[in-house]
Amino acid sequence: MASGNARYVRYVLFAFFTVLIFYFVTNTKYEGVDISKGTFATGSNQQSHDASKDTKPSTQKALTGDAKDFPLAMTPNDAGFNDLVGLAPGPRMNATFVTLARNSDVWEIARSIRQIEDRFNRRYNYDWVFLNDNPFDDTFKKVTTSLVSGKTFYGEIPKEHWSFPEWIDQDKAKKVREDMAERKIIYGDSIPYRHMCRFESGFFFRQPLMMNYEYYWRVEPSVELYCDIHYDPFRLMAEQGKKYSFVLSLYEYPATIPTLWESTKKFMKNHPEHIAADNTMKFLSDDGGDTYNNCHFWSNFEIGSLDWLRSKQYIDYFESLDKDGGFFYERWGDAPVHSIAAGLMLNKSEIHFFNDIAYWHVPFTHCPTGEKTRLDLRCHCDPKENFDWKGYSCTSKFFEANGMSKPEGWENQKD
Ligand SMILES: Nc1nc2c(ncn2[C@@H]2O[C@H](COP(=O)(O)OP(=O)(O)O)[C@@H](O)[C@H]2O)c(=O)[nH]1
Ligand SMILES: [Mg+2]
Repeated sequence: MASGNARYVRYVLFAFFTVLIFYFVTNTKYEGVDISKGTFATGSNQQSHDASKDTKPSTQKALTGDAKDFPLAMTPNDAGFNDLVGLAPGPRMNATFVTLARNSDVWEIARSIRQIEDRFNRRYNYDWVFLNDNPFDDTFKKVTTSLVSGKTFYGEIPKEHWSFPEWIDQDKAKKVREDMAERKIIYGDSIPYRHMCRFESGFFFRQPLMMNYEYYWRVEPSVELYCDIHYDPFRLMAEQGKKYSFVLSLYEYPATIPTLWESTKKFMKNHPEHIAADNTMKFLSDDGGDTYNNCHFWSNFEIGSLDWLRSKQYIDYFESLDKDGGFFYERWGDAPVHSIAAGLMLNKSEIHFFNDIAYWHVPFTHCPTGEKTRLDLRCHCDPKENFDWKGYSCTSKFFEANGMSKPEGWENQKD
């Protein structure tokens, strides 16, 4: 009887534990591990995420040391150049990465972030702002937040920054798109591409999430970084008084900007006070400003000053172009717009060429000229791919306009 009872109790206990295990298996949700300190806003009020409430180092303020104690290590002979492990000592700038993207770009931007983090930001932990004309979905936010070592912020672009201004004649704009489609002009028939170009020209730097920062580094989906970045490029910008920078330059398709230079000349006449005394007109024009030679900095990579883009001179230029309607009556890109603005309204000393940031965006590569540089920076790009000194690049023109001598070995990369 007793053994019968014990067996009965064992059956009951066995059944109880089976039910308990079943309950745990079916009710436990894997939440994932948040490996970054990143935060992200959820729901529809993304734009209202208040970055100013987050603890973020401000410009020139020491995070782990003062600038004077940690001078930028630019060459292997400088102290700290090869300290690539752990958090970089020294101050942080008031700067952020910024990416315009759609939810469908998530895996392409994930690749770009991974490269930027591995080659640079894992040691600096700068923030990253993502902007979109639609709300970002949870997958986009989860994946990007897990990859970025700094804080992440997600903003929805207001309609008025991503639509036709009221003065645009819709019929005229439609005819242009149809005509460009027939002539097979790249993105010639696209409305969203035009909104994108206008947004990058005139609005990204004044989104609420961007207002707290002084410098930005633009990153697009599916780009590559080929070398280690041994110093903080934001600090170089701040300490050397740079306002705009590039790694690749080339000629724009003339069919996308037939009247951009006429509009620019009108602006120069109306606002001579905005033109810099020591400008880089020689990069933009081969005849002293009469015609545009189509040279521009490739704006899918940019490190620049937000304060400059928010300045009266830049905004006056953008508004003058916007009124002329060429974002829709032609297909003006943000690259020639930024480049012409920088070339005319900044002094030569304010534009920087980052030879040491090796970069690829389909279909062009910037691979640093000079074997020693590539070995010092642990680059994995093929120097033969370097576009800088090839016929369709404008980087030679930039060097000539600035009286700079080209790096040793450039002749071997001409074609
Ligand atoms: N949110 C959003 N982003 C876009 C749209 N079109 C382009 N972009 C982004 O704008 C940038 C430039 O677009 P991309 O397709 O790379 O143009 P390309 O580099 O000139 O060929 C990239 O960061 C894209 O993710 C769009 O319709 N919506
Ligand atoms: Mg792109």
